[in-house]
Amino acid sequence: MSIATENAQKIAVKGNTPKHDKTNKIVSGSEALILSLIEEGVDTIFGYPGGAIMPIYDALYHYRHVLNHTLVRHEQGATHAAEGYAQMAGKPGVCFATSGPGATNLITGIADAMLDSVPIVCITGQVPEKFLGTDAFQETDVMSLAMPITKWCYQVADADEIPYIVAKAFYIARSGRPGPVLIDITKCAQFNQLKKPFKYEKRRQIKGYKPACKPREKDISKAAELLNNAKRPFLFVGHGVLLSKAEKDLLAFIEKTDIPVASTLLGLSAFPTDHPNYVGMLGMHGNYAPNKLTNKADVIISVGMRFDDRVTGNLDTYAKQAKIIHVDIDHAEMGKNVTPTVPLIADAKEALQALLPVVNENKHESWHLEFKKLHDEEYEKVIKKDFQAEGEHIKMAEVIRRLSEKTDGEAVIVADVGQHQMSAARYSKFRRTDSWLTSGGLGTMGYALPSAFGAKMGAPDREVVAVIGDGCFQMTIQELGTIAQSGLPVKIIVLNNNFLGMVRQWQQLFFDNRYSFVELSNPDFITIAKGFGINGQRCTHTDDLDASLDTLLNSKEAYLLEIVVEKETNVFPMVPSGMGVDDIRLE
Ligand SMILES: Cc1ncc(C[n+]2csc(CCOP(=O)(O)OP(=O)(O)O)c2C)c(N)n1
Repeated sequence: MSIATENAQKIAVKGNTPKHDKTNKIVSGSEALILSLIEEGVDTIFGYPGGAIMPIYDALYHYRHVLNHTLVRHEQGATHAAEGYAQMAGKPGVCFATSGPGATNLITGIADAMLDSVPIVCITGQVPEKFLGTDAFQETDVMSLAMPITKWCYQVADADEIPYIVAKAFYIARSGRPGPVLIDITKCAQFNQLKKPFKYEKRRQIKGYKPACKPREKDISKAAELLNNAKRPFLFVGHGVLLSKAEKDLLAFIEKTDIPVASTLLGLSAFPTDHPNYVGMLGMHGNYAPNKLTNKADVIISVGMRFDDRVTGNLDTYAKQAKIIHVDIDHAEMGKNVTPTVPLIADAKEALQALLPVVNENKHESWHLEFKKLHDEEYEKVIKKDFQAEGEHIKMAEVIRRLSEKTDGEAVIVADVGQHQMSAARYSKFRRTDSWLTSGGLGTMGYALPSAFGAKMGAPDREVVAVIGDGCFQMTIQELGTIAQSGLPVKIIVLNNNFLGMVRQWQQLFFDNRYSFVELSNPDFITIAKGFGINGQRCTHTDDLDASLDTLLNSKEAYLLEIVVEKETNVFPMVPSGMGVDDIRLE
């Protein structure tokens, strides 16, 4: 053991941050990585060791009291946990994986983070430099795999580059439109001593990379003019509002302008669902009124959203009558799907702050009434029925309604992908910001269990409830082991319909009832949870629903509540794939 490492061990065991002792000292590439992470304020890592990342894990051992490493059960779990952590802690999540299968197991989660703009920093070990390109044991060209699904990736073969590259990676991950980055470090670079003493400088800029710009005055005045003259203005809230922490600015803007507000799937919880101006969710399984009236609004202002195809439906018939003000930090989003009248390239917070003084105080009573009329129609034809129990069978919507009531809209809901996700999105009440996590862009089944665990680590004081389908649960079920070992009180609800429900719904509606491989014969989830050391119960009857939800929420430890729900309920409203937003169906 080197003297440097020995010192580090002493310092780390004492619980002090060892950075000052290490500055200007010669350390190994592995130790430089660990020190760089500490300099970036990292205290939490999700990972899984293996051959090509052994030196980094050895360096980590000496800093185990400074950096809290969580051993996941599959590298995909590490990426989703890092995503959940990043979104709740408000800083990049970090994952470690070995080369080859470790690195390829990260890929789904990295792609997920890319599509949903979540800042994560992935570190992979790589075979020694001299073996690169030789099909060495566990060699994968992770750079080529990561290139299209990261904001930036880099392979380090020279230990001296490590501090500089880590600083660059963190800056890129969190700046502008956030996203995943990957650093692949060869084993030699991990082992080798730096030639220069360790020094760390946080990045505040990178030449040629301009992640954010101030809104241009002329765009602000054009936008204000459109809004001030609008008779039927409509505001869309996207994930960008949460990312820029613009919730209060949005509220002030809406209270002044009285514009109706709808949210995208990822914008949920940025605006309180009980606010009188909130009209519901946009998109394929969103609410009736906001979808229909998208094609009636005269001015649409979209804040931090990207007109994803799940929101727009058929672009040929999408909001053709409206003037569109598109506020987004990412230049590349302008005109990608929808051509804006005013492209407002800016951080959501800055744009809303600049707009606030120049928009008029207004009232839009008759426009609000149009939303109300359509909402009432949706209530009669869909919502009321979603809550009516038919005999003993429990409905997903009813579970979510009661969960929201019991948590007073204050819990963090982490939803997986499918019918349960759409039920949770439609029926959760959000009274507090940062209360909704889901895989929106990639729609990754298996996201919720590890993400919920990461979210709990990022916000230990919040109640975190994962809402998962029986299909999704079995994609990352092994992370029950991580949850049990960590001792974190993550609450898990599995809505079991013995089907890949969302696919079954499509087969029923659009493939003439041909149910092709969507029925699941499930294991006993409670026995499995107990095998992992997690307590749980199964609820099969509406009469037991309240008591079982109370047990889940009152548990001081992680708890699994499996709720057997109606097998063949469909989620409505629905914009059929390829149709326009005003073709939305109520049944
Ligand atoms: C990794 C992955 N594979 C396949 C799909 C396609 N898919 C979307 S929803 C869904 C069904 C999910 O089933 P379940 O978890 O039981 O939830 P439910 O829809 O029944 O609520 C499937 C297969 C996907 N989104 N992700």
